[in-house]
Amino acid sequence: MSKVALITGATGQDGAYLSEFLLKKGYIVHGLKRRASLFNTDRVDHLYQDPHEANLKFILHYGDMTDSTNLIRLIQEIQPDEIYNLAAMSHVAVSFETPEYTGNADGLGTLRILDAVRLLGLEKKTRIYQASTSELYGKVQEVPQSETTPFYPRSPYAVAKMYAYWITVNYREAYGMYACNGILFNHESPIRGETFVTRKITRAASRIALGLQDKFYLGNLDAKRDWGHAKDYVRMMWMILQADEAEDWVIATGKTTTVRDFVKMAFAETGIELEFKGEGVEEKAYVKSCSNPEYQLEEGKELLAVDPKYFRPTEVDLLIGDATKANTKLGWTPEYDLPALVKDMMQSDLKLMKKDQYLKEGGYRIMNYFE
Ligand code: NDP
Ligand code: GDR
Repeated sequence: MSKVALITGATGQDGAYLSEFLLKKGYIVHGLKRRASLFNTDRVDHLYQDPHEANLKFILHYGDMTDSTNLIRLIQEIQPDEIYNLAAMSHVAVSFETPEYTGNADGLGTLRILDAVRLLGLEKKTRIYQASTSELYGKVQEVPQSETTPFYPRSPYAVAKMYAYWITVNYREAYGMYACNGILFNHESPIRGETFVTRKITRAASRIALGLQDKFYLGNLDAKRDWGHAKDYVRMMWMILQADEAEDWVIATGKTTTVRDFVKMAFAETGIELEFKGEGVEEKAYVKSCSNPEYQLEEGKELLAVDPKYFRPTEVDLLIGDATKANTKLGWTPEYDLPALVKDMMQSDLKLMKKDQYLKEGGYRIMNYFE
């Protein structure tokens, strides 16, 4: 008998990789998708099956983390062996603009899942993975950060995720449910959302190298993050739910890098060496050299400036995780290091942006609906 999984946030970065991973393991995968006015299933379109086919393995359902009745009905119908609760308003900066909605979807949404499982009497059948985050650590209390480091959240997103973390622990202790937090540090990939800093950088570096864009803007270049590859991290989500006991786990690479150095690494993939000058909001990056004859960028050209609009009201300065527990108890180690991650993202974005370049060279441009 195939195991049955429900993934909330199946259309997101992690949801897409996890769906693929579980399907390869022989699971039947049900995913939650939101109704939107445009198609929003790009990341999982390659897994799509015609609903008229027999023996469907990948099934998407409309739903929302703010709708209890929807979640209860779906969990009752699906009777999942495992739930991966990945759905969230996941952008830290945006959470300052939509704090109440973020609390509802990310905080109370988690309660809705846990309580649906309890109400339906599935406490002993259904294992639950909660997508917790290194943002819980917020203001630096300890370096590196492990399962025992105190939390100090610094955004409405992190505060909502802190509620989700503790309600997961509480339901485990109160009702004997198998519910776990994966405290995951930043993880990226070629399908990372375009407004997170790594993807914003790899897209811009690709477009600039190909002559599609002149320059771009970022916020805090000094922030340090522990960046891993989403593929390694979804594997660990599954491992967490296969463990004998329900526990909470830190998942990280143990290395930290500034946003500035990530920018340098991304441009280096195109043969462009950058020089940073100035400080704070005056800091800018210029072309120092360009070793790739394909890209015609003159020395000294300004490619990057700081725009304070990307600063956050409260920032998380330094994240670096200690995943010793996951490593020793579950045998998890990441396959990708940061250079391999940057290469993967840059190769993918260069390929993607070349399509735009061909269109531009052919005299085409992307039309809008009103032309
Ligand atoms: P994404 O932003 O790529 O995906 C989020 C998913 O949640 C999308 O499928 C989105 O749908 C869905 N979603 C958002 N709001 C709702 C809602 N109200 N109801 C139903 N679905 C909703 O995030 P990631 O894949 O990167 O992250 C997955 C989870 O892990 C998130 O909970 C995130 O907070 C957490 N996390 C992520 C880390 C990272 O570095 N990536 C690190 C630590 C934790 P739609 O596609 O329609 O927008
Ligand atoms: P983060 O990721 O906030 O760590 O949350 P993000 O990539 O948005 O920011 C990382 C750091 O880069 C700085 N930064 C910028 N960030 C963005 N988005 N855009 C910019 O222009 C920019 N310039 C500098 C930020 O200030 C920050 O310090 C991610 C999300 O996936 C969360 O859901 C997840 O919980 C955490 O990672 C772990």
